Amino acid sequence: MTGARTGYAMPETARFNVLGADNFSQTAALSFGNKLAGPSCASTDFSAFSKNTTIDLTHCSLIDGAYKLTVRSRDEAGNVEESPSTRDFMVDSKAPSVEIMQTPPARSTELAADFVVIGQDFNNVTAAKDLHYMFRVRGLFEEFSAPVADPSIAVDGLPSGDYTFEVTAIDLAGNHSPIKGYAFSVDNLAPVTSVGTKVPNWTTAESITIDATGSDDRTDSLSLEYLVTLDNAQITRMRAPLSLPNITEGRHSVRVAAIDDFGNVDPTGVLMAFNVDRTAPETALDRTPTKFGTGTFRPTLTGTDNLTAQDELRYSYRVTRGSNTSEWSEPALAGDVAIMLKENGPVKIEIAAVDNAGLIDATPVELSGIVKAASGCSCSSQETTGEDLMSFAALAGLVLLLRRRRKA
Ligand SMILES: [Ca+2]
Ligand SMILES: [Ca+2]
Ligand SMILES: [Ca+2]
Repeated sequence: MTGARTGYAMPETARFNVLGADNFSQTAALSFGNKLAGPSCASTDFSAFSKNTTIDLTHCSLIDGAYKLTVRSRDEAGNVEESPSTRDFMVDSKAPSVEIMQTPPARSTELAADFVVIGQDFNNVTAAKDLHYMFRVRGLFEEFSAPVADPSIAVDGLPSGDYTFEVTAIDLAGNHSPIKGYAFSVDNLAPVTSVGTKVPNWTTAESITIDATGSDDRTDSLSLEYLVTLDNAQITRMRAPLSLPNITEGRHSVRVAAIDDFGNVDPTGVLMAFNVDRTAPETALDRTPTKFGTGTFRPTLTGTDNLTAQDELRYSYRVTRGSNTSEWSEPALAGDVAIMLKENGPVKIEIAAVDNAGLIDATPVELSGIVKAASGCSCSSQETTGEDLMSFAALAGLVLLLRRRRKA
């Protein structure tokens, strides 16, 4: 006898198939009679013999409870089975219930989502351990799974998206619980950071502003925030434009990494280094001549600065003749400063160091003297260096000194 295989049936599925065997009669020639014991549809006597091998109890309004079906067979010769077959079964018309006990966060950054569900059958007709579950993750797969016995349900391979986990519990009679659902969202892609205009390498500013932009699969660009790390220490979370106030003088590094609404952080971000310099350099000359030949005067300049290296300092100059003062020249490296002195006469030369931040020495070096064409110079070029002139002056002074000594 088969049917209600698990020993449980819903009123609408209580059907049994019978199969007999005999030493002489063909199987198909056997006939069967049955009787039912239980809270409804019970009969004290066996039914009339019939060759029908299906016993259908679905039409007799079975109520929930325990039943025993007894079936006996009869062969063509009229011999009736002495020890009839029995089948105990439980009719269960009440659905179980199900609860979702463990879920991923409503806003998850994981590829996987783990659920734990627990079902309970009405009046515990089906024990909790015998319940099965079918589930689906709407947004990932829409069809319910095959029944599973394990109440721990793991879903993997979730791309960024919105999902609803749905589950139903099934008792042994086949009753399904109402569906329970849990909506959750996943974002497991980090945003990408970019910066519109990089911070200039050198600045004199008190505060730094960074026009960060970013893009993300789920978070709108305007809603993105940024983790700002200054000099590997201080981390601030802020919206663009990013403002870093009260930056001290010196070399700094700043890393900007976008963070999306789910907390995913750009793993690389944008790294910038810059120098803040608010102190002007000092200008120095190794000699201060007062006499200049006509031609190009190349001073030997050695400035100092808080941050700009000496060989990176540049210099501007201007020349005053009478009441006429030239514009400050374009800053040039020390070796490239060439001051053209064309006309004889008094001259004032001012030279000011300029640092990498563009700050100019507010107290320039001042040279005042006379320009005079060097006599006895047969140079074809008019190039005369300040050092040459100084050496010449020193030599002349030495000659003068020797003459005086001779006279003495
Ligand atoms: Ca039930
Ligand atoms: Ca994202
Ligand atoms: Ca400086």
